[in-house]
Amino acid sequence: MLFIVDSREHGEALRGELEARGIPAWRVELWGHHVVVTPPRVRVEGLRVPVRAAIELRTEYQLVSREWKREPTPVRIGGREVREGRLFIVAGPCAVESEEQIVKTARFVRDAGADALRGGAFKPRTSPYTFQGLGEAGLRALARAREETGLPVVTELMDPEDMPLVLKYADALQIGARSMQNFSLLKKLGRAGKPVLLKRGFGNTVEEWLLAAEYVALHGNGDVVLVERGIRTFDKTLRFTLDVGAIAYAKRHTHLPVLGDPSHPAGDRRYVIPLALAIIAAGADGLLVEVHPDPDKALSDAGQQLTFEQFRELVQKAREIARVLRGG
Ligand SMILES: [Mn+2]
Repeated sequence: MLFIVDSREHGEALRGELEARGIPAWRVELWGHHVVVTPPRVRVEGLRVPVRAAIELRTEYQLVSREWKREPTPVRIGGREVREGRLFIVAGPCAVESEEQIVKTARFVRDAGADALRGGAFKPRTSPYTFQGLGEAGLRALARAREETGLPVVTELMDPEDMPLVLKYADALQIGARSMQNFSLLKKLGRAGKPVLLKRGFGNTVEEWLLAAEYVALHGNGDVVLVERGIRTFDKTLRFTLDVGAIAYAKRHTHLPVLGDPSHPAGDRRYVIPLALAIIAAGADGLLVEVHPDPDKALSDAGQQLTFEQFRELVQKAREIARVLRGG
C-alpha cells in the first residue's frame, strides 16, 4: 500500500501510527512525493493522519509501478538526463585497461554522439584467473577521461565495501547482472546519493528485476535506470537471449527509464547492431554498449566490443530508428 502525504511531518506521523498497529512502514521522499509504504495488500482503515491518496497496487513492486505514477521518471547522470522520448547512449570498453585506452575511447564516442562513458574498473569475471580490472587506478583513468571529454562516467560497483571509493569517481553506479539480487548491496544503494543502472540478472524473471529496483527505491534512492542485458535460455547460438519483451513490459509497468545492452547477449560484434536496433524498437530509452579502440586485443569480452567505425554506424542507425518510431 502507498500513502501519499503532504509533508515529511505527516509522513512521520503516519509511519508511527501504522507501526503502532503492527504494520511495517517506510517513509520515503521520491520523485517529488512524500510517500509512506507498507507491504502490499495491507488493509488499513480509520487513519488519524490526513493522507492525500491511499493507493493499492496489484503488483508486489509498488514504488516503481506506473500504476500510480503515470508520468515517466527522468534520471540525471552528471549533467545529462536519461528520459523518455530521447535516446541516451552509454558507450565504452568492457574494462578500463589503461588511461590511454579509456581517454581515446571517450573522445571517439563523445564525437560520435554518446551521452556517457562506461568502463569497468572492478570486473566480475567467471574465472578467477582472468583479468579482474584495474581497481582504483581504473577509476582514476575514468575520471581523467571525464575531464578530457565532459562525458559523465558509469562504472560497476561489485563489493558493497567499495561503495565510498567508487562514489568518489563515478557519476552513476552500474550494478551487474551477477549482483542484481545482492540485497545488502541494493539496500546500501538507497543511500548512495547517485543514480543506479540496474542490470537484470541473466537467471532472473522480470518481476525479480523490478523488485530489485523496488529495494533501491524503498531504501531512499529513486534514481534507478533498468538495463536488460539478455538471459540464459536453452539456446546457445548467441551468448545470451536478449529479452526484448522484457523491455516493452518494463516500459509499460514501471515509470523508470529502461536501457538495453546489446553487447552481452550478442557476444559477437556482428550481432550488436541488429540487437541494438531491436532494443530501440521495443521502446527502450537508450543503450549501454561496449566499444574498444582495438577489440581483438581487449582483455575482456574481446569478441563483442564494437570497433569505432561500427559504433559510428550504430549511433546513426539507432537515431534513425528512434526518429521513425517516436520522432526523437
Ligand atoms: Mn563486458
